[in-house]
Amino acid sequence: MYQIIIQWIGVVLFLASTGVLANDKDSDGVVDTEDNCVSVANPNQLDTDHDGIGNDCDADDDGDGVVDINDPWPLAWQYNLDENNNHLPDSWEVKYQILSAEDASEDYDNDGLNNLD
Ligand SMILES: [Ca+2]
Ligand SMILES: [Ca+2]
Ligand SMILES: [Ca+2]
Ligand SMILES: [Ca+2]
Repeated sequence: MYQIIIQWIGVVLFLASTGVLANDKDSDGVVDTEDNCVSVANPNQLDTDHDGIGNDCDADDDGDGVVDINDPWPLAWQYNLDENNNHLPDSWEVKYQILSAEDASEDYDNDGLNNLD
């Protein structure tokens, strides 16, 4: 009787060590307990903002408070607004005093040079 129990324990330990008993719902090779996105196969486990939620399950990949669908730069927390849709981040435009591509030819500080100079 003891021999059977010991053999059975041996089989369980063997299966556990091979991962056969481990749960991996999305079959991405990462067991559920360690998977940062249990329902989506994401073997690379990419988690840009390191909040423990993988990008494939994270509504806000860069954690800047702007959800991906509304974030022109979903993987860069520094940039999230582009009010004039000129593909330049607003914060960058303020920093360099360029409010649109057209504004580059203006001379806001009247130094005789355009805003890029
Ligand atoms: Ca998994
Ligand atoms: Ca996964
Ligand atoms: Ca995340
Ligand atoms: Ca975001």
